[in-house]
Amino acid sequence: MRRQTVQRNTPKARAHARHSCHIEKKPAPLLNRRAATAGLAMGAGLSLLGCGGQNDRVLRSADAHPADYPTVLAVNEMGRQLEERSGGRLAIKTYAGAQLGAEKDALEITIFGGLDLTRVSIAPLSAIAAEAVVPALPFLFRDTAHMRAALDGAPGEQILAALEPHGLIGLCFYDGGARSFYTRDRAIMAPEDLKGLKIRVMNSDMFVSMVETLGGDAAPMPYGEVYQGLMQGVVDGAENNWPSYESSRHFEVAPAYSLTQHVMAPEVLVMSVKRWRKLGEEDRRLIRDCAKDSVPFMRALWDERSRKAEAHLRAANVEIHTPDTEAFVEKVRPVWDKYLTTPALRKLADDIQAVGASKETGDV
Ligand code: GTR
Repeated sequence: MRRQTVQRNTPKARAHARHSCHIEKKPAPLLNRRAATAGLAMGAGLSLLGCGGQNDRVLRSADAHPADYPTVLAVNEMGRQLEERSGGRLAIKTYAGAQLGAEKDALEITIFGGLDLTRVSIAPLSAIAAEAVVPALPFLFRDTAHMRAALDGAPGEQILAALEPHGLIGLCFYDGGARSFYTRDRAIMAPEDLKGLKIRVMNSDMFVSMVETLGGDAAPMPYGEVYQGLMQGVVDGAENNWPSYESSRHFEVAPAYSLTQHVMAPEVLVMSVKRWRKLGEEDRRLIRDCAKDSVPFMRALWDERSRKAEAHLRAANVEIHTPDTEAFVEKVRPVWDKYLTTPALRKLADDIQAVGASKETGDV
């Protein structure tokens, strides 16, 4: 993550920042004419740079995270496997660190076919496919093992498949860890502590609703603007997992981290349907297989990175608070009803909850 330019935290600077940072009440809609134009321009630009044209063997992949982040390393590994197994017919080039734009832009450009692959959080995808909201629901997964089992099974396949009519082939899920709230100076021990705080969220209607239901004031904002937003007091807090909190360096400007662990929204690797349609059966199978095979590789890296990030942050100047999450679980319940609007979505959530549950209760 690129460090943001440091500006003074004065009332004047804060007022200026309010105008210069994207601070909206609602998430920006996915898919617009600007993105379509940008997609075409980016496709053309990358070809000119020799980064691949429509028939090139190299698939171009975007990621907002830095080059050493587990999601980026996993796609690199997938590319290595793809090159080897296709005998050099296919390869992947990753563009890390939001080189190709913010996640929302990369996603739109992928849908329009200007980019082949992109790795994003599942959260903003709920704007195009209702199923994508389900794995991002607060307190859905019991723990990491439950999340992995559900996403490896039929519910995960259903969510990935739901993206195809919207221009994206869902290839695989990667871990996104548990997200917790952090603020410039206040511990979040109970939902009431969010009152009066402006909390940055991802570009997702459900995330806005979640924070507002808990009592906070939600502000959707691109990831790359959050450091500056926190520093200047445009927002009071945000929420993320250990590795992102560390690599974005948000801990420097928002050092009060409260382990609410309210969401385990996974990451997803998607491919442009436009590019997919140009490939033969054999290549499609290889891409799917190599993506799936990169998942255990990513999980091992993720576990290690999460442990290291947590240890580093505990040793740094971060105050870590451990709230009782029961009150959060209760208070946020209406969000489930708001987003599980059809019997099919309700069933998907039920199916996820049922994964592995019988083992724990000894029913089977
Ligand atoms: C990270 C996630 C990113 C991005 C970011 C955010 O955990 O990996 O894809 O969604 O959170 O908060 O915007």
